[in-house]
Amino acid sequence: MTRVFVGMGSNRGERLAFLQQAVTAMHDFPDTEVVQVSSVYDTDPVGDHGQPSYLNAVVEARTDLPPTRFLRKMQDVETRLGRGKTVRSGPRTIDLDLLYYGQRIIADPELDVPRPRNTERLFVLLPMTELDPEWVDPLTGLKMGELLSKRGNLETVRWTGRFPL
Ligand code: PH2
Ligand code: MG
Ligand code: MG
Repeated sequence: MTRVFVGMGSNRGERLAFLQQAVTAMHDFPDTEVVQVSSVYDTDPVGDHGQPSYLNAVVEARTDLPPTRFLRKMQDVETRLGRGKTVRSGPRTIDLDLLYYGQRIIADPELDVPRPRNTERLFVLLPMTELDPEWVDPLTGLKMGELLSKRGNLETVRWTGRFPL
């Protein structure tokens, strides 16, 4: 089985309920086990400052699904939870991003894993460090805890509570 990390974000509607439903849906993925879920963080939007704030968290799972099938399952959940064809990076009920699929680097426009920006974003680094500070980002060769301690405090991230709240 491969260790995978999924970033969850919601900045529209009942944000926490969407995160909870996404985790529940991941429990039903075939050949997949949800291992742990980080705390939930309330985070200022990165990129577009006119947007509502996000709730962000990260899910760790183990899976035998290949990356493309795992991604398709994630997209099914996004669709089911009402993520329509909105503006790119606009407010969304749920955004599921495949942050890490083991140590694999997949440079495919459909499936870009890991995203180069992951390690710049506090809303990824904080929950990732909480789940596994020793996890190595294969693009930089650095551990989550190291990446977190290296970066400045440019984003506002508020710890909200343990999952499920
Ligand atoms: N996701 C984005 C753009 N900006 N900002 C925060 N705080 N959290 C996100 O998940 C996020 C974002 C595009 O997916
Ligand atoms: Mg995203
Ligand atoms: Mg996404």
